[in-house]
Amino acid sequence: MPRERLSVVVTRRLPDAVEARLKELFDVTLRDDDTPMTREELIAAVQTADVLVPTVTDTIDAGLIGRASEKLKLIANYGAGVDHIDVATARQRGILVSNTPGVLTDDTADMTMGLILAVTRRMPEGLAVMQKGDWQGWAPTALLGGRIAGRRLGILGMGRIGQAVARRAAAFGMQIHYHNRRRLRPEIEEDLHATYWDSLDQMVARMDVISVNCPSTPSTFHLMNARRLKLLKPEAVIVNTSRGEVIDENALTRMLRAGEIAGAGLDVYEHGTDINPRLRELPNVVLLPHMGSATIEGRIEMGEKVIINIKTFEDSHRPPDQVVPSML
Ligand code: 8YV
Repeated sequence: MPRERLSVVVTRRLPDAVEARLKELFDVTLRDDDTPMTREELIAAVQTADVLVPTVTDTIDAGLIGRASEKLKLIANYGAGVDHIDVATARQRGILVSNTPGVLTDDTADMTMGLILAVTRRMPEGLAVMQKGDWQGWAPTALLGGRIAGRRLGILGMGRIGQAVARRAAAFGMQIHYHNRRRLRPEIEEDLHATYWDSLDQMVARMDVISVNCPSTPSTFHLMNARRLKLLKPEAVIVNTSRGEVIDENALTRMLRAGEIAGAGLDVYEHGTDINPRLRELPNVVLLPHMGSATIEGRIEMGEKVIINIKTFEDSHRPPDQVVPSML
């Protein structure tokens, strides 16, 4: 007798190739339109599925997990960050959580470099001139930015993505510095030509560019708070392709408006789509709509990872990308 297929509920539209493969393998419920599920829809999903496939736009908190039926055994997140999932409560309820690390590292690191360049070389200002039809031709002093080669880059969070940023930035001639919960092994530091700072305050005060690449956890919440942001040099630039909660967005906005910091490149925001409106008015700020990992290749590979995690679980093994509270 063929065994019953796992019932899998996917909360958002995924690339066609991923949805097609999910349909072949599982009794899958796919989303019709590309909007996040409402709370009611999420409750219905956790009450019917064996496996839930959420994304960053779903809040899988203790309240929701409390409404899950006994059937729900795996939350196979489509994404690397799991800050929207209460992993500890899921574990207490015997529900496994997995994610999709590794496959979005390079794309996110590319976007980090894109933001560093866009801010320091004033690309959006150039684009605005062209789009308005205001360009009067080349001028020796027009739109002068700064050269990134030789500048000090301070990477906050030296995991996979931080290290990928380090490699790229070194190729652009930047000097690599980092702060991390744990210092890297000497051979990795050497390979990355990276200087470790035990004190985040001291690193922040000496950098030309800060790149936020740590996950959002209770201990990284507002790691870049008003006090620490004030330590930045006035010529410094900050970029964030990780999670908005790591920076106090209002404090950053105030400093940008006051000219106390040179610029910012943000792909993520403290309150999701509810962005501080003042940020949008600033010419030295580049804002992107959380698209750091948005490549078709990356999205398909994320889907493949989700499928491997579900299949492995179905075969009664630990999903290869299981996340446990002690990892966070
Ligand atoms: C993902 C991300 O696209 O994986 C992450 O942690 O931040 C994004 O780049 C998103 O989370 C999908 O759920």
